[in-house]
Amino acid sequence: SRESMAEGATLLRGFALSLEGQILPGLRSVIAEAPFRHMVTPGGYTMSVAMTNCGAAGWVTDRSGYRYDRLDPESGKPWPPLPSSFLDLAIAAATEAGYPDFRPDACLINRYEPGARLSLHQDKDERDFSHPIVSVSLGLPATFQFGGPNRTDPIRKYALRHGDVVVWGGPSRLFYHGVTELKDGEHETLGRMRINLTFRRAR
Ligand code: MD5
Ligand code: FE
Repeated sequence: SRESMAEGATLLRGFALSLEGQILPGLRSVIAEAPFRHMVTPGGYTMSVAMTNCGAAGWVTDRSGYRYDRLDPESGKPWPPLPSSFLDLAIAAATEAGYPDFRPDACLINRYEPGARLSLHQDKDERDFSHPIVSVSLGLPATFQFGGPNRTDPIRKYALRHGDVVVWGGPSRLFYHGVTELKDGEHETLGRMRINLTFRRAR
C-alpha cells in the first residue's frame, strides 16, 4: 500500500517483505566486513544507535564533526559496496514514490537495541537535497517521530514495522524526525533489534 505522510513523503507498508530473502544475506555480508560500532557525536556523546555503512560513501561522526567518508575509519578501507539487492530495493521504492532517477551512493545502516533512540534531527550532510532518502525498517517495530521544517513544529508518531519503506523527498526531505526508545521484544528473524537502512545520494 502507498500512503502519503506529507508532501513528498510516502509510506510503503511491507514494500521490502518480498525482497527479505535477498536483503538479509546482503546485510550479513556488509556487517562481516564493516561491523556495527557506536560513533561519538561532535559534542562527545556516544550514540545509543550502532551504525555501519555500505556504498561509495559512508556517514560518520566523531569529535571533529559529521561527514561522508569514502573510508571506514575503523578499518581504513573503503566501505563494502552496496549489495545489488539493496540497490534494487532502493530504486524500486523510489520509483514507486515518484523518484525514478534516484541512484544512491550511500547506505547508512542503523542498529537499534532495546533502549536505543535517535533524538530529533534533520539530515543535511548530503550535497543535494533534491535527491530523496529511502528508509527501510527491519526487525522490531519502532515509533517514528515526524515533525516539520522547524524543530518546534508539532510531531506526529508512526509505527514502522518490519518491511516498511519510507521515501522522503520534496519538502519533507529536510523535516525534523527521530525514533523513540526501542521497546524490548523478539523478532522472528532479527531477534532483539531493529535495523534501518537509509539510502542516500551523498555526493
Ligand atoms: C531511522 N534514520 O529510522 C531513521 C530513518 C538517520 C535516521 O533518521 O538519520 O539515520 S531515515 C528518516 C528520515 C530521513 C530524511 C527525512 C526524514 C526522515 N523526514 O523528513 O522525516 O533509523
Ligand atoms: Fe535522520
